[in-house]
Amino acid sequence: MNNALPKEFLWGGAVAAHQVEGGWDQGGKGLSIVDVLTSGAHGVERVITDQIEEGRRYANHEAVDFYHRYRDDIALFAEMGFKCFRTSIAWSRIFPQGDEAEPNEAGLRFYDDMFDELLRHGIEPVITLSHFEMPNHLVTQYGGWKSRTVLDCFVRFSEVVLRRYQHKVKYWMTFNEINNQRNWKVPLFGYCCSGVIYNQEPNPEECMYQVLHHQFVASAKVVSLGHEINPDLQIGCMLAMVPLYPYSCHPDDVMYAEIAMRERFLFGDVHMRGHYPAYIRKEWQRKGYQIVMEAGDEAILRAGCADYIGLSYYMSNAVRAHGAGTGTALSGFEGSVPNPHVQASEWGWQIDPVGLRYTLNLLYGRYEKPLFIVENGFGARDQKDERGEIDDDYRIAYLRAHIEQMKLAIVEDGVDVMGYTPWGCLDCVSFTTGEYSKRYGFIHVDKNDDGSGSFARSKKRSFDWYRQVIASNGETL
Ligand code: BGP
Repeated sequence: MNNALPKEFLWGGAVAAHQVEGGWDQGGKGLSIVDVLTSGAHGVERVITDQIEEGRRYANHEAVDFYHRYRDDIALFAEMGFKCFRTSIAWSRIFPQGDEAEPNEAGLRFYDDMFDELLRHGIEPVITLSHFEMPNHLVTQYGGWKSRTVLDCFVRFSEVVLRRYQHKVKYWMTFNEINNQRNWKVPLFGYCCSGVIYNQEPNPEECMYQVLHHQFVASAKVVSLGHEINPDLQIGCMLAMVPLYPYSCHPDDVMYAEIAMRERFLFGDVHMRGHYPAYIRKEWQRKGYQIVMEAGDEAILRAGCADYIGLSYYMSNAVRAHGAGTGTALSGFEGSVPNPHVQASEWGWQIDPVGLRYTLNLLYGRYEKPLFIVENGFGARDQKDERGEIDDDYRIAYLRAHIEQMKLAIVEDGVDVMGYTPWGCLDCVSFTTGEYSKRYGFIHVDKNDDGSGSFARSKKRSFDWYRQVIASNGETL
């Protein structure tokens, strides 16, 4: 049996613009919704009324200063042997308000320079068009993705960057973890995906489906447009994959889990098959939802199927049909209960490497399209030892176990996996907590929740470990 991964396997790391860049008001950048998010899951309610008060600190304003330090960071990625690097483009750098006639040249130039720097080191950029942010003006003026105007603005933004970078960037994704919106009861998820605070809407769920329709159409339009601009471009969707296991073999639990998984499959189904599946049409009918669609929308969806599925995988959950709580806010879904067979991180994320192999098989079996693991990783409060070093064996153990399962999926099961980019390869601002202290990196950044720190970079123990993993194409773990 051939145990080797494909030679062209894309090893790398992942971040997102607003979690690393900083420089929130530089180079002509406009205000993004994340620039006025106070912090984490509980700050969302305040967004609309808050002004940026003088002296107030928002972690994203500086993030880890990648905007100024990307050359040094990319040199470190190159030292680890990265073949690719996943980040996103901040929409508000390119269209500061979102609806201008002309893009901001300084913003375009920043990404030109950053991509050139990556390519100089032989690192392929992998770019998400929308990673939990949008120009704030599109929210205050149009109500975010509820509005069809925002769909048009997004397609225009996408067209500008696809054209501009078509010879520098081959791999694209449209919306990061688009299915997180289905979890709209956690306001942060809904808001960052759409600019809508769903629980302030008269019918939050119906509104969420309307928003999603706009995003599905936008995604399909962008896929078609990208292929027109340059047929070599590969444009994927991106799903947050938390597989839901039946808590027991009771048929009710099994059926409950099957139905609960539609919260993920709906997104794969529309992106990869190009139409709404029967179960969602039935749900809308049953609930009396009227999703407004324009005449050409179905044809747009059919024509714009994504080329691959990008996915994040951090954990699995178990669900029980009867007598279950609603789980914890961030790692739990309705009906979810702790799985007694796995352990959880400090934040309740249930660690399950086998779940990655299971997930890859689920997706490949259903769609038979390439998969790209664009996020996986272990968030922890790293501590420096007496020598000032970070011995993050726990992170190595997590990543090693997941890579082993990924290899089984590829080598034993024949799943087509394009690459693997662990999340937060460079320490960055946590999405769910809005803090620095939940860290994922191979590279430590000296910056703390109280604002102290010099932004200095240093290598953790996992840095050399990952370098070896890449050098051996996954043989030395
Ligand atoms: C995913 C997001 C990322 C990222 C990651 C880790 O949901 O796509 O933006 O932050 O989760 O989450 P956190 O930073 O909250 O630990």
